[in-house]
Amino acid sequence: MRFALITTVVTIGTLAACGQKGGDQNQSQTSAPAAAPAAAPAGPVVEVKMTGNGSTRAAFEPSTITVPAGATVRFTNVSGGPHNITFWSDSVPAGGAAALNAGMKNTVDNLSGPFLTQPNETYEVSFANAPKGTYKGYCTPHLTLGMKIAITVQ
Ligand SMILES: [Cu+2]
Repeated sequence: MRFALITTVVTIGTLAACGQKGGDQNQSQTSAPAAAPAAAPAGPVVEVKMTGNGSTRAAFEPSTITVPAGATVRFTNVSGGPHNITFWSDSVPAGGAAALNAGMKNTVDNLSGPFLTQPNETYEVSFANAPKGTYKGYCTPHLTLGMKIAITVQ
């Protein structure tokens, strides 16, 4: 028991030291603000399922949604993946692309989110600062199967 306590103290001390060092390095390498700890989205969260049978059927469920301003849409890979969410850049309202670029992490292409391969893997798109209007998107692997979604920001 005593050994476990000592180990814990040493570990915390080491982590603190590493954190400081990392902070110094980040300052010299990038001007980006320090990454916020992985936190829950600030605004309301709207859930969308990504479904399919892996061959002939794939869909966003629901495929038409209306969300309040500042909402986050959380996509979950339910079945028939890999799935992703890509927005047609010419479909979004003026200023929408910039807002989406800020609200989409780990994009693989312009306004194109990463492929979700694991069961129940999620991907969140923040519509913080996104202008009102309709954002049309699709799943890159399943566009030919008609896997499309229209998200209207109120
Ligand atoms: Cu898909």
